[in-house]
Amino acid sequence: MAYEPQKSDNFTFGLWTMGNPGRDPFGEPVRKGFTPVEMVQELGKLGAYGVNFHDNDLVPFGSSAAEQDRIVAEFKTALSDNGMTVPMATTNLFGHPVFKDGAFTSNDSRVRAFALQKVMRSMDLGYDLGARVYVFWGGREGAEVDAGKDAVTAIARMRDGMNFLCEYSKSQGYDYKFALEAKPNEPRGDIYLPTTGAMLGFIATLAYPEMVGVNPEVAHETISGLNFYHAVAQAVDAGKLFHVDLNGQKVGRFDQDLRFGQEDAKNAFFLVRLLESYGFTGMKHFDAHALRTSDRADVIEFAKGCMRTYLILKEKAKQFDADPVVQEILAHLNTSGDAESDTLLDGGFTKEKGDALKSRVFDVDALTAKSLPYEKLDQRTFEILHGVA
Ligand code: DIG
Ligand code: MN
Ligand code: MN
Repeated sequence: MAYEPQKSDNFTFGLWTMGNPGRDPFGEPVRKGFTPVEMVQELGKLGAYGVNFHDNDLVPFGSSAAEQDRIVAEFKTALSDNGMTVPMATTNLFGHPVFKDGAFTSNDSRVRAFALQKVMRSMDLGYDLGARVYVFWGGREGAEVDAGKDAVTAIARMRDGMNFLCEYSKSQGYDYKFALEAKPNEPRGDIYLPTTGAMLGFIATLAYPEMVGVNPEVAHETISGLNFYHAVAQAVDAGKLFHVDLNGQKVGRFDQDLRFGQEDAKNAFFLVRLLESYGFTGMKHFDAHALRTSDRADVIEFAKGCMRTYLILKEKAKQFDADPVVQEILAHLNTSGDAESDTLLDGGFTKEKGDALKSRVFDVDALTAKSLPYEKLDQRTFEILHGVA
């Protein structure tokens, strides 16, 4: 298998990914980032499905209406010429100094209102370009000095903002799906709603929870020391996996946004196996960027690597699920139990079941004695992933 990306793979990249000039907090740009049109051209050649953008990735902050029209027209032509789409859009509510103390959660109602205006305009732009998923990443929605902002009030303001924008989307007749992206910190000392799990709890408090899901990111859950595969599994269970940000990350580091699979290939493997086995039909979005050490040619290799790694892990998942050693162990692990327990657990509680269970006698020693060959299973997994099984 050549691991060549196809449009049907739904691979997408944000304009800020290949557009990244290699700047970091300790150094100026090292390369000329790819422009939106260049990205559309290059990713079109590589087999990607589309590109995503923050409003200001495409239209610089403060552009006139005429400048926006020109930029959008040029971008639409590039999309059409290269067979590319725009499945997702989002708003930059973190770059401009006006948002230095938050956007939706700012203590200044003028800033909160300005943020809503910026999102509304960006939703219009995104919808016009074809986006049907709208991501919200609250990079500045946090604090370094908790004395300055009541956290309950801050979360209530997040809810007010999301409810307002759900109403706006409905009033415009947009069939947007909103996807909330969590991150525990950076650029703020602490960011509100720091994990995908926190976002799922927050969604339940919204006026239109059916419109809102999550956009988990590998690096962000990993920064928290969490198992990304587990975080996405909870989103799948809740029917709320509306989008996913794929990249790589080492635990205990700043947000590295590395090439997908660059670190923790095993967790990436179980993530890909989950997405494929549960039939995830959303965009596989690489929210990542090449290393500062990369030149433009290596940035292309970065983009190719993200997609190629996903396809390699997709094939490894098929190999894993067909492997006789794996299947034998999983059968042993999952067919334990007995008919009485199965019947009891199927269909939930009844008074009769409760009474029967309370009086049942268990052979706890027998239950305890069951073998769990996880060492053998994990070694087999390692060997499949490293091509020696
Ligand atoms: C950071 O991980 C955020 C921003 O790049 C953007 O708002 C979002 C898009 O997926 N991810
Ligand atoms: Mn990130
Ligand atoms: Mn992201």
